[in-house]
Amino acid sequence: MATRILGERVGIKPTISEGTAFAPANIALCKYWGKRDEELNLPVTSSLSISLGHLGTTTTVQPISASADEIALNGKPVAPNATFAKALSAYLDLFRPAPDFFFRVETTNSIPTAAGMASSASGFAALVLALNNLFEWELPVKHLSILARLGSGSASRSVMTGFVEWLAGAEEDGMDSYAEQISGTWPDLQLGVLKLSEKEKEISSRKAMRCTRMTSALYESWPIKVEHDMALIKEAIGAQDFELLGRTAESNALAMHATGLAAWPPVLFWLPESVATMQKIWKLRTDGLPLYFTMDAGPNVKLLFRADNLSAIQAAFPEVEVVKPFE
Ligand code: 2P0
Repeated sequence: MATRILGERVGIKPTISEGTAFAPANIALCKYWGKRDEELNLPVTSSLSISLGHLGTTTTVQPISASADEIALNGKPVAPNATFAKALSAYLDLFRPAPDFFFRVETTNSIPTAAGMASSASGFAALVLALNNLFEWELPVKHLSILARLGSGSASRSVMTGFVEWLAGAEEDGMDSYAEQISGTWPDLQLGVLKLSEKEKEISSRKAMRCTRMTSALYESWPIKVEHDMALIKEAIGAQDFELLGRTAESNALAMHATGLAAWPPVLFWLPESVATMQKIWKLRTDGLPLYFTMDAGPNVKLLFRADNLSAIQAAFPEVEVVKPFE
């Protein structure tokens, strides 16, 4: 599929010694949940996210004379048989000018590790942008998004900043499934990350999506929910309507988790602490604090609030990690 975009350039070696790039992490307000093609990471529906400003991944790629790729994460070498290294090398196979062409990849996350946020989105996006620099492809952002998607679906949304929509597309080859920036910023919109568990996920989002799509009777309602929520979120962004944004994002996340509950075997990412946190948020909201949440394929809770409520949020959740996407 990379050759579809790169054509003959895929066989051409770089003439410069390295390429470096940064890509932001992102959090979906309308979720990507379910694939129509697992190999190409083509989604059943469109999704919409917010990029996390300077929080993300910086990656440098260099050609090396060696018999395998050399990969370092946050300054430490990663063993070639580690899952992370294997996933990266398999992805790099798409771009090797020759089978014996190997890369050194140095990748550094500025996402606080304590925040427990996924870095595969910013990781694959930064890698594609770094390869684009190394090989001097000068690809349009649409093509960069398609290439990032081949690494991880949500990475398609991390090649740009601000609010981003990943268009589901309909083509079998995925050439119409890429992300686009939605115009507009929202300077006083803030996020808070509550890391509730150190434990590894029991089920990957990839497996959870598959199981839900194949077995959950509720899954057929998901595309209808997304279509509805997508329109509301765009309306909220256009009007800077925080309440509309918050309640739509929260409802979308809960609906995503609900489809998993109706799957077999059941998919449940929540811990007792997740439920207690949701109930605490609902109580605070009933008491007058404009606070909403979203959750991804894990037990942690991400808060959505406005800058003028920051001190109230910090008082209620002293452990919160605050993210300012538009600063
Ligand atoms: C999202 N998630 O929209 C949704 C919400 C998790 C829940 O994108 O299999 O790591 O690599 O395409 O992108 C996480 O899934 O999955 C994700 P793959 P990815 O952010």
